[in-house]
Amino acid sequence: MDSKKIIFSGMQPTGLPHLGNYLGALKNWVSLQESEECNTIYCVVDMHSITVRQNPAELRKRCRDLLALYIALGLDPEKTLIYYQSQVPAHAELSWILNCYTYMGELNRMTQFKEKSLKHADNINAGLFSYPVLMAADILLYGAHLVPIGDDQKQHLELCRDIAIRFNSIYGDVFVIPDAYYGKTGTRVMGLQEPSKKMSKSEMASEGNLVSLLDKPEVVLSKFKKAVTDSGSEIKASPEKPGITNLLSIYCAVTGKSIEQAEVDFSGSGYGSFKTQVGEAVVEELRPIQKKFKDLSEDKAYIDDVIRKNGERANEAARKMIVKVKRKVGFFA
Ligand code: AQP
Repeated sequence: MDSKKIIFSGMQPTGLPHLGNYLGALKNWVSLQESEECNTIYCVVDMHSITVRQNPAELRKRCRDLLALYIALGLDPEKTLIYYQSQVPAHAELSWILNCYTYMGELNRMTQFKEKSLKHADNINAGLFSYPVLMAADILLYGAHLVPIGDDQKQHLELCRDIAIRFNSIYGDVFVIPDAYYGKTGTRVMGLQEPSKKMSKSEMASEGNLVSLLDKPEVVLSKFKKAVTDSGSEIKASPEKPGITNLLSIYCAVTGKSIEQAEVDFSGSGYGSFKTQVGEAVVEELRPIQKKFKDLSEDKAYIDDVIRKNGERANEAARKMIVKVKRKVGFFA
């Protein structure tokens, strides 16, 4: 029997991933792939993305770009299952079943639903409301033990666990109860212009707030140079200094240094030089990823092949669980 831990996570193709997505999630995805003890499954969660209106042609392109970016970041489609959620009908099937084991009151408490409802007041659809149930289905379908996520997804993961525990209490040991996996730093990257709010793909309040993984080096540097700082002149992480704290944690997530070490390194530096050095560290981190992404974007046949083969593998991997769940609830399967 395979005793490896199953790791599952996904990202929405709602825009180009940013530094928050990278430091909060994607960077950890790659390191988990490298662990001998893990089987990794990472999905482009296109079904989640239509909870907000999408332009079909743009969505198709963004899905492809996101999948190529996964590979550019170091995910190896031979080792890791990388696929589109909509290629595997079992996600939707399990989601429907789990909807019937999730209470309205639970979904009503979800802060992401409240935030997104405010932002998309003209389109508060049922999919947006039951988004966490589809996320639970994604995770439970593959028997995932660990789910690498940023801090903003914590509430959804807790609901996923509650649904799984409830289902198991009725039908026996069907689902693995998953745990969240957080990196040491970068679990909540804030906007560079609004350090009180998380950096978010679909929320570009101002251009400079978000650093895209594909921003050119000069653009990255200029965004960091213009990043909002706080009063005083000391480079120290503290709740009174949200701008500096955010920049320090980005720097540490990229360089692997501890906050204490970075504070020592920057003691005596001015804000200007500090911001430039953070920007330069980010540029160096992104450089090889951007080069690989460019090469992959030019290799259409390779990406098509990954999409086809991994889609088939994902359907195969999902089959056992969906059959089991259908039988448990009394369906023919
Ligand atoms: N600012 C962030 N800091 C750290 N981690 C973050 N994540 C998102 N923003 C930050 C993590 O990225 C993963 C993928 O997220 P998603 O695409 O499923 O959707 P999201 O969490 O809603 O991300 P965005 O960027 O805010 O997208 P939109 O604007 O479309 O909703 C998740 O693991 C998340 O925790």
